[in-house]
Amino acid sequence: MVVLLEEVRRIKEETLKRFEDLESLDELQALKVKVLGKKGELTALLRQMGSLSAEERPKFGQVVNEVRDYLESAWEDQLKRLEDLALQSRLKAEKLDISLPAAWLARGYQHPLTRVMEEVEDIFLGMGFQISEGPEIETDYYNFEALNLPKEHPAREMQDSFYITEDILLRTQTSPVQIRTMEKLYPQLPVKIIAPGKVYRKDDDATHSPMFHQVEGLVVDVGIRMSDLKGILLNFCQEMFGPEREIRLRPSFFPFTEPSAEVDVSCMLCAGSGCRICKHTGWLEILGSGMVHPQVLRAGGYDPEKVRGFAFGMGVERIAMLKYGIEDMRLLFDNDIRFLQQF
Ligand code: 2U9
Repeated sequence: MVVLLEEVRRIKEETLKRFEDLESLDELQALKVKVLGKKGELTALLRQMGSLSAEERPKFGQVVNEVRDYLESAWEDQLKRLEDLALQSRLKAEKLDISLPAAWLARGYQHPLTRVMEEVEDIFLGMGFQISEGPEIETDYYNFEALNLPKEHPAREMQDSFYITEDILLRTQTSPVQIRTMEKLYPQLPVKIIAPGKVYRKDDDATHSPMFHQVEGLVVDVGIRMSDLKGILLNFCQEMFGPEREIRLRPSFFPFTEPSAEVDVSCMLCAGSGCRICKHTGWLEILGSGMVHPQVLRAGGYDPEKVRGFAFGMGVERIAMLKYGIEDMRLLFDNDIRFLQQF
């Protein structure tokens, strides 16, 4: 018994001493296995209990267990010490330089279409217009019928759209917004609004996209004349494309206006002398316009015997392409950052 107890004491003393000399977590783990593990030194001593008497065995077992508990708790302390040590040396090695500039964050750019749209809005806000918005999913009534485009009207073909049901479609123009606004405002005068937004058509090539943006305008009041239309649009073109710009009106047809006119602006690239962009005519077509058709005023709730109105519409993509010399509309929707960051 005395010899075995002496052996237990030796193992305890030696292990405690070796704990203090350890420098790594791996070594600590290995020492635990060597002393306290299933095949470790303490377990080996228990196996030698056969040489002890029946009274000595439980006493010896108790001493071994107490030493095992003591060493396990000492092992936990060492674990904490070595973990702290590892953390300290990692922090020392990291050499953090807080004076370095922060990581570079890529700045976003405003999309050229958003920019042009906001410019158009600002110009009309400056002329006393208000901005109106409405749903992109419309009824056949607001998109066509109320705009003097009854079913089977041949002009519907140019505006074939995406139908959800026979009577519900993605709007092909922002004009339904003006009808809805007139209904809401009646009998208030004047109505002086622009309706910017997305529209959808069954078109897809270098100058047409199945989704594009329009800004349409509408003014309704007593005594409105075509010269009011011309003055507002001349001012718009001069603010958008430069004070030297001139406009000309050419007769045209739209079901919702009568009379109707296409509006050309003198070419901002060659100042009217003729170039590739204006196809050597000196003029660029940028707007459609006209005096609001009596049927359309009626659909909005107003009496065409008492009030008159003018309206106009433009494609924002076309304005952006002319302003920035973009030759293919699809570039506006590809989301290639190299293209977008030029604006
Ligand atoms: C109401 C009454 C009249 C809006 C108008 C145009 C002429 C026009 C085109 C320009 C290029 C569409 O984007 S585009 O393809 N628009 O030519 N738009 S008059 O007339 C209205 C609108 C609403 C109540």
